[in-house]
Amino acid sequence: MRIASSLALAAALSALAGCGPSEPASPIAIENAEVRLPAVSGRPGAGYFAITARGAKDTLTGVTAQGAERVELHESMNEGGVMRMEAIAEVPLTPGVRVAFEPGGKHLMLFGVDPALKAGGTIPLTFSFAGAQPVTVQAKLVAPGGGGHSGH
Ligand SMILES: [Cu+2]
Repeated sequence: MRIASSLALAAALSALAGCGPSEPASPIAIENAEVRLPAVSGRPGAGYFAITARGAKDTLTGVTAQGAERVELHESMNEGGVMRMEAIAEVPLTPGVRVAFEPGGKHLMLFGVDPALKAGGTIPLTFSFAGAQPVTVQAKLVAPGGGGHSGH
């Protein structure tokens, strides 16, 4: 009886250890991160990416950028033909459902962007979550958009 239960315990422990041979993968996947530089220095830049919670349900609670004073989560919306945008406090993440931050929809706004940052370089973005540990990715810096949509 005692031997059987300690064998069961040993098996359970080795199963746990078997989960991650090295660094466990982040439960959050962030792809295609890019930051569009402001057309005019002093104006905000815009950030885009796609995010997926792999395992548990989670919530994106904020983003910071090394090289920008402040980053806000925004959502553009069409109200009776007029595009406007507003800040959103957080973004719920459903396991396996990819959420795209893209022009015309959700996006990041980066305020106080370091004028030394140039297209072709990268900027580290750190994403914070209600559950998961923060995730940092290198976002590609791209030239300001040529269109008349003031960068987002
Ligand atoms: Cu915005």
